[in-house]
Amino acid sequence: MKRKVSVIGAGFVGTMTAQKIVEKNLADVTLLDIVEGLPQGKALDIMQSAPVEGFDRQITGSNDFAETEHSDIVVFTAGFPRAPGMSREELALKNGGIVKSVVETVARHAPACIIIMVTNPLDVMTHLAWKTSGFPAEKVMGMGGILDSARYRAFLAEELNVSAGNIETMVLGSHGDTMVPVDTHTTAGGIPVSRLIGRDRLDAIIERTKNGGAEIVNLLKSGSAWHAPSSSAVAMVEAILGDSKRIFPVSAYLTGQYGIEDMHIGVPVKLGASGIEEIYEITLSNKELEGLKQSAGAVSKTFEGLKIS
Ligand code: NAI
Ligand code: 2OP
Repeated sequence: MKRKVSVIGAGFVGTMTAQKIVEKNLADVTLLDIVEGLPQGKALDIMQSAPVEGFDRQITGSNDFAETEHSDIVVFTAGFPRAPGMSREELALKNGGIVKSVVETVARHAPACIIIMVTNPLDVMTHLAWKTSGFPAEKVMGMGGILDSARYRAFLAEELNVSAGNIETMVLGSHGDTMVPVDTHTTAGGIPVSRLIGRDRLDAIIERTKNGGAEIVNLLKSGSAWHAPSSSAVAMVEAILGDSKRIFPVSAYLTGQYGIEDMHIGVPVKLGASGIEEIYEITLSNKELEGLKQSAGAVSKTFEGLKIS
């Protein structure tokens, strides 16, 4: 069966996401952006790599969001990164306008698609996309926790000098500085990392994970990360198109789980063909649960400040 993924935003994250999707032969891709020529040029360049890379999927570029028609998945990366000195609220206002107007068009032209939000502030934009689309909750989700967990896993693997694939963890909560790494579910080859790394060192690694995005911004001087973010978004695309039922931390709509209601926040979910097929309510320590609630409170406050219904 032919699958189609539309990627909104032909910037760093969007272009790399589109490239990885076709290189993995997951689906045909339509890359969209507001800047004339940008998605067309990038799509053409990626298309010309097909004979060398050995993929058979088609990729096209467009400025017409109606071309999201028949998409199985729409990955949303359009918008601005947070500039130095800009508050989360200011960023939400700037990107909120883009998300609202583009999602309205997507919902009209691709009413059966699943939306994966990437644009920041992630959980706020995911909630806005869900509200704007009118889609069922299982069909609108945000990518943040896979990236935060990947960073934590990479740092832990480096510290222990073991394979990064051996590290299992869950970073929950909002994609931001209130994220919640869950100690009780962090293992290396099944061994709790708290038995392998001293508390002080582990706390320093957690702190580095929380600042993972900012560390890269500071090094790059302009723009933010895109390699690990696109890998993380594509992992979600792959799980949904392959109906693989993988469990990932994903920003999902909560209806009372963890004591949180009517908000999107990162929690463990099962991803399959229908989107979010289950939300897991795992046992957390009091500190972790409190952290998750605080994280949700911060998302709620920013969303209310948007004053977009
Ligand atoms: P970028 O600046 O390279 O690309 C953004 C693209 O959006 C640009 O090509 C721009 O022309 C386009 N755009 C702007 N307004 C538009 C509109 N109305 N319709 C369609 N396209 C529009 O930025 P980058 O690095 O790709 O990041 C994109 C977003 O993803 C940012 O908000 C960033 O903070 C976020 N991000 C989120 C991550 C996560 O873990 N959730 C990780 C990395 C980035
Ligand atoms: C990141 O974590 C900026 O959200 C982006 O790299």
